[in-house]
Amino acid sequence: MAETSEITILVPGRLHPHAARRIEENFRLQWLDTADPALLSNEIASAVRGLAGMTRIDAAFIDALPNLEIIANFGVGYDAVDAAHAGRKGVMVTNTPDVLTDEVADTAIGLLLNTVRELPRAEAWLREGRWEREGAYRFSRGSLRGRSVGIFGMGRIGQAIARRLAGFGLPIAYYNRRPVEGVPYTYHGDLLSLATAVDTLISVAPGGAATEKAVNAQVLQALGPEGVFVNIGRGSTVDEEALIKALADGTIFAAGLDVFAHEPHVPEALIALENASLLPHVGSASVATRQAMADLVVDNLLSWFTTRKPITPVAETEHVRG
Ligand code: 8YV
Repeated sequence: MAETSEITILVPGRLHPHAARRIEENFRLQWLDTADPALLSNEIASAVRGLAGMTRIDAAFIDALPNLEIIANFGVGYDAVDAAHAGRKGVMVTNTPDVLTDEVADTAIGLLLNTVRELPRAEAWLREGRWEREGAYRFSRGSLRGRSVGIFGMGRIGQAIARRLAGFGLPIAYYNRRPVEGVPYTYHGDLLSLATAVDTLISVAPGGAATEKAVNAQVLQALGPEGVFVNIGRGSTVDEEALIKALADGTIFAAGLDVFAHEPHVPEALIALENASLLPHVGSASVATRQAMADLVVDNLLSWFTTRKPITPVAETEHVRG
């Protein structure tokens, strides 16, 4: 196996401690406060051959590292990395698919149930002693029964969510850039058509220019007054202001959100809404799954520097050869 201990791996910002530990064991680990070219000395800039991170990596930062070969992104979503630019420059980008699929799908189902059945509010009722003092918690206005579900983004996680919901006995349709082969659910060629056909929309779509504010006022209007919107993908895919308005004026019934436009900031207007169930981006955040993601980040670096073959390259850089 090729020797890797002399190879410098840059880590801008924070990184999962298990990933940092393993990078330290196998490479030369170089921390940087943030991914800002101004913080790089000439010496560090030319030494760096790999990068591991969970932060924004833009074209300018990639250009500032002349010997960069690979960016190992912590997370399946890599919208924060300019992968198209990396691909054009012959820099490999990897992400962490598969190892988090079931965890995120489980979270999506939990969030959907929390949203329609008000489970967090019911628990708060008990914890505040109100069950004993005031009696039973009110009947939830919503239910999962009788719903029909649309999934925006039928990738690995979308399919795992669909499989779970099929087990709940609910009809499923989806919108994706292209129909997905072997997927038995009804395909819609655009998001508006999907939102018109269903009353429960789950977004698993990736971030980036192509999906920016795709869930807009018109889509929410089409979902209708019984409509439930769940977002487990990226906050950027939703027009957050339009969503707040739709929740406040009854255009849709409720929303369950794990992701937001400007994390970790969540608008006060959203927090104030009783028909929004909110989570702090915990889709994949169990100890075991985050450890598996950390391992995949480092395994991609090791595989690249020993065999020149990454384990999980992203589509934009699949052509890049070591
Ligand atoms: C993580 C995620 O929160 O994988 C993703 O795309 O959004 C999450 O699993 C994120 O990657 C941590 O930076």
